[in-house]
Amino acid sequence: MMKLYGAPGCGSAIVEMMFVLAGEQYRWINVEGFDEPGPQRDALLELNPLGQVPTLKLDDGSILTETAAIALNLLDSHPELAPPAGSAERQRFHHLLIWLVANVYPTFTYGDYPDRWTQSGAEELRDSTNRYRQQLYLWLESQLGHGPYVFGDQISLLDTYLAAMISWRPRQAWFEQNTPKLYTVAQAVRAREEFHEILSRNEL
Ligand SMILES: N[C@@H](CCC(=O)N[C@@H](CS)C(=O)NCC(=O)O)C(=O)O
Repeated sequence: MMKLYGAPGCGSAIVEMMFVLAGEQYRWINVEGFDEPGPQRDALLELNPLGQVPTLKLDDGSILTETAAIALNLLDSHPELAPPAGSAERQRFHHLLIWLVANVYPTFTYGDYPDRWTQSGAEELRDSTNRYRQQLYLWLESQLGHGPYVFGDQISLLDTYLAAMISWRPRQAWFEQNTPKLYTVAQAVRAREEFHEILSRNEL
């Protein structure tokens, strides 16, 4: 069975939701504390030199990291979890998926671990990346339609990101007020019973 290395509240929860949608079995391995020196971190670094979660060990023993790579891999066997290949909507799916992980996700990396980049400006880096993320989310809001999901009636792997991310900075009340479409999509995903255990275990 695939092993998913994760920690409560982290992006591993996004992959858990993807697996549930796909009906894939996995074993969740809690590596809480992975971002502090210690045995959890040492073990994770053996698998993923970035020391990040999610880190996935596939059945053949190979390692796959990066939520977007995991999503695209899943689509090979579960094409129904994105708009049809070759369609204009599929192109948008690729765009928004990569846009999220390439632009939004790093703002958390800089804000959560500012000391890697600055010795004296940690607070400024955290504040500026927080502000930048809000601009990014406002753009994403402008891309959304009437819902209930990002691509209309059919849930896709992209929706799982929104379900987790609205619990992260700038938190749900900001989304509700400033990005009502994004908030509504995320709530529709979160309301799905199949995700309740994951969201509650991850305190999301
Ligand atoms: N681009 C990666 C980002 C993963 C990521 O940043 N995960 C966070 C937890 S939510 C993490 O492991 N942070 C620790 C670090 O960056 O050192 C992905 O999409 O999987």
